[in-house]
Amino acid sequence: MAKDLKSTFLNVYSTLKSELLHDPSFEFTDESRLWVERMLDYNVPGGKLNRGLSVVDSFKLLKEGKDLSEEEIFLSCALGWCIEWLQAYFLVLDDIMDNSVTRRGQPCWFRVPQVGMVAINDGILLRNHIHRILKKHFRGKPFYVDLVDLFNEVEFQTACGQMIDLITTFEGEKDLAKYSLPIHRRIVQYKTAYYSFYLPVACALLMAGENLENHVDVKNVLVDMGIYFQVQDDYLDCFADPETLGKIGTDIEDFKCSWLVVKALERCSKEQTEILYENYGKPDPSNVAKVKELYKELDLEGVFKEYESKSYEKLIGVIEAHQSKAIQAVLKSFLAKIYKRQK
Ligand code: DMA
Ligand code: MG
Ligand code: MG
Ligand code: MG
Repeated sequence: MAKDLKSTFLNVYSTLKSELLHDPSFEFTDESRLWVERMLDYNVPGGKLNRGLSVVDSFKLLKEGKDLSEEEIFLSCALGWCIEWLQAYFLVLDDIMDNSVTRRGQPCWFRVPQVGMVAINDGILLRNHIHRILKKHFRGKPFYVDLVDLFNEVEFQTACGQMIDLITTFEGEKDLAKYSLPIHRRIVQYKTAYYSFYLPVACALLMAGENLENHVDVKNVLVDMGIYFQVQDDYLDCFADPETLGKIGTDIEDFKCSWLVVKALERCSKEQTEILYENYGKPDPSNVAKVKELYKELDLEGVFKEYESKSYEKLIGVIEAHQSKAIQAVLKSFLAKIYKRQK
């Protein structure tokens, strides 16, 4: 069943890609068509596809066992892909800004020979593709305006999150003292939670004919889930095997307001604080190693494990208090996908 869904989902990718490669608004040459095709195949389908598949899963659960029509399956997959396209767009640009090396087990797109800063325009193209897909397949739907508005709102929130993630690293010239849990929370809520968690479920709700204004409580749980997800991302950036994770962490080098550095600051002695100040945010591997050693000494792995189980219980509690069983199922299925994830 799950395998079946994934192959259906991937078939929809081929359809959408082929439509984009024959978009009548542009006179493609063989060369330009090949460029876009390679760029899409490199950046769009290679992730876990959690966000995209969640649209289809959530929509099914909202229909409470009723069989989906061919059209409903195609459209929910297409919306799932729009989120994967949005993610690809943000990641291509994020990797340039974070000076990252690998992504999904391969070099970051901008590091591929000949790509370089063309990746910036490719990011813009990926962004435009979302609205080409929406226009082609949803223009006639009663929820089209809400859908376009949703994607625009969430994109704006994500870009603002990225902005604060980046400017926090140089405001006040590398002063770790400003890093705190509320600042971390604000960054990750905007840069990750809305597009990764609220957006898939909001898409499914719109397809099910719901008014999003009636689901603020659902949004709140999903934002909390997204914050938990980004704490995992921060943890894995330092502690996961890059081979499994598919990317090499750069948060320490980049002086990021990571959950780990916030927790370290809370627990450091005076001497340890000095070590952190001396070594955090420097590109040299020996500085990075000292920070990692300190994280081990402070048992941040243990602190994270505890945070992880506490967050899970809290989220389950809130979910089980929701009046709708269908929505409970949607939220639980999403949480199950990420709890204790290794990548
Ligand atoms: C990523 O934050 C957020 C967006 C919007 C791409 P990040 O830089 O921690 O992500 P990653 O660890 O995947 O580079
Ligand atoms: Mg990054
Ligand atoms: Mg980043
Ligand atoms: Mg990260």
